[in-house]
Amino acid sequence: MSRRLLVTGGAGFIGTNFVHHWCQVYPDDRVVVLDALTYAGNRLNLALVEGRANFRFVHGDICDRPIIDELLSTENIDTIAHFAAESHVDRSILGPAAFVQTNVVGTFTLLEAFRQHWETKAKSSNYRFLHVSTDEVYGSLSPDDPAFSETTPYAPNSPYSASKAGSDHLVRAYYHTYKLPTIITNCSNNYGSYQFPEKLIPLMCINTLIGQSLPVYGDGQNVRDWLYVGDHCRALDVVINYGKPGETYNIGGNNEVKNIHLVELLCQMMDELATNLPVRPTKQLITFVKDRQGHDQRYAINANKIKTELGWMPSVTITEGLRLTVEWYLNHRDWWEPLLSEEYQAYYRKNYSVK
Ligand code: NAD
Ligand code: TDX
Repeated sequence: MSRRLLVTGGAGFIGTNFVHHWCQVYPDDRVVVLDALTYAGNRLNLALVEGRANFRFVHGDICDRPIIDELLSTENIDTIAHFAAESHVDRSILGPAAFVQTNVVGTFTLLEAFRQHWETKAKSSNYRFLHVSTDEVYGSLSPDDPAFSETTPYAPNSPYSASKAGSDHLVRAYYHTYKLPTIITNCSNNYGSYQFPEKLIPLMCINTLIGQSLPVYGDGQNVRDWLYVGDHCRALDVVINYGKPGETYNIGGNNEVKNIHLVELLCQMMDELATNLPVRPTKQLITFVKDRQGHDQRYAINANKIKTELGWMPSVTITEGLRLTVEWYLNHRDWWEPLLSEEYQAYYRKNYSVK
């Protein structure tokens, strides 16, 4: 079946990778990106697909109901892949309001518009609303706790994860109440190309390249599960095509790593792959800084359901994926240098001076 997709947040990190994936695998599908181009969105990310006849970029906000209504009907959209969000935990601590607005109100606006649109199409069973969410809604694990499964109770700890949890609940309710064919995915930490510099891995790559300190929060013992973004996009593809409406699928990389070990591994790779480093060995740039407020200790994902029901598994190991990522940041200075803007510097000073 060919699809007509609306991809919200398609100019951000995962959205960009997903659009590239979809246009390559399904060249006959219509792909419409709706993105507000906040600090995290970059239209240039989509340059590879912008010229295609069946691709369209629309600059707009998911809270703007008339724009969404117009797009759903004129483009005859049957599938929404919803990535648009405020996504950085540290920014949610400094300013939570935008997180409630985009993540909760924006998701609600999309759901209402899609419900109305779907009802005018005789509630077609081919329609899908994929809500891309996070493992952070489940809260924090102790070292010996079992990994998060789809039935782990929600216990979000940051304004970011609380706003994502709120949006997940709305999506769930729209299936149960209206039978709108929604699916939720909860995924662990992604990494790869086009990730905004504020997140751990790009921040460490870029700071080593400009000779700036590598700020590790607290004692560096916090654990994250890392998934290469290309594997995440393949999982979302499988969920859109074969996932069951009303279900949740956890997506993870089976790659639990302590932050300090990850940063040390990145330093080793940088030393090996980069020429002209301002400081070498880069490990000497590592600096322990004041911890993130309410810092979750550990995330881990049990991804058995998507493996057994839909046959998806991660394929890229952490060493392969980190190498690809380090090489991408080394080769794309022209992409990240302009992102170190005055706004970014102001955020950086504010975030790292209070730590
Ligand atoms: P990102 O911050 O890189 O990109 C977000 C995109 O959404 C940007 O292009 C931005 O311009 C756009 N956007 C923000 N507010 C908008 C609005 N009101 N209307 C329209 N567009 C808006 O985020 P990401 O890391 O690519 O994450 C994408 C989704 O995946 C998010 O929903 C996030 O919660 C989820 N997720 C991310 C990760 C991760 O590790 N990055 C892991 C699990 C889940
Ligand atoms: O400078 C830093 N130093 C540091 O020690 C930064 C930016 C992060 N960290 C730590 C905090 C976390 O334990 O590294 C870990 C990863 O941090 P982030 O990259 O900010 O990711 P995290 O907070 O784990 O959230 C991410 O994964 C889940 C994404 O940003 C979310 O969008 C996603 O939902």
